[in-house]
Amino acid sequence: MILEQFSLKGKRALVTGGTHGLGMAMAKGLGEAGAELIINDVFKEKLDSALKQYKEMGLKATGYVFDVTDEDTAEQFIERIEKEVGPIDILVNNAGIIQRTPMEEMKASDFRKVVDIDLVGPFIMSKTVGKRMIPRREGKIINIGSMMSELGRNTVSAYASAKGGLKMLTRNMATEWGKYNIQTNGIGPGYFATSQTEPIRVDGHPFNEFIINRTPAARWGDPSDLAGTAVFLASPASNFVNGHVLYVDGGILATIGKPSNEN
Ligand code: GCO
Repeated sequence: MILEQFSLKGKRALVTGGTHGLGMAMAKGLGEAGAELIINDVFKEKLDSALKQYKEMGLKATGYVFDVTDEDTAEQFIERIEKEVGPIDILVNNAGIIQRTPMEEMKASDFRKVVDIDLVGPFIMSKTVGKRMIPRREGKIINIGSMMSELGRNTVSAYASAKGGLKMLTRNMATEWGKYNIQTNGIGPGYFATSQTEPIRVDGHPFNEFIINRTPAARWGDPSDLAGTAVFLASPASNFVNGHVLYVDGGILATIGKPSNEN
């Protein structure tokens, strides 16, 4: 039955940074499709409050506080998670940060920090979980990209570099691990109403109007818009989809846009 192919019953999904925003919305979708959730964050308070929210949603979730940019820590925690919860079937590399600073003022140390969390973090997590998926001959890895995996924008040099790199890391992972029945794909969210976009989304901010005008769907994305795509890429329904980035962007990448006075 086709709907069974979308079921995640009996699977375990680790969503990094799944304590809020898009990560939480995707984790919720995976949980509702039957997966047991494992959530991580660097902040204990955020994790505790997220675990409470998952419980209220009626979803089974366990939480771990650790930093995805440290190889040794990641190794220790993945070992522990697989012992305490069970083998990780699905990894969603969602944790990330953004810094908006004009390139000519951007410090190399800040650039490195963004790349470390948004690109090196997914590398470390994928490597650590992936090497355990290889002998099991099964796994799903989803890297969370961005419009900035394809497009540039003022002030986001580090973020665009990391997210563009993550697209290529996705293709490389698909290339290296496809033979082990591990599918690695990306999701490229368009502009979503989250805390990350709060500063540029406030009413009256020129960027708010610009995005609504720039998006064929004529609105910001709601985090729940991502859940179905996450479930698809985490489920057997996508078993022959590998190395692909699925942009969930209300059509932004399909169009050059239009003048603001045109309907
Ligand atoms: C920005 C935004 C973006 C989004 C998103 C777009 O400053 O342009 O914050 O970077 O967060 O990743 O897909």
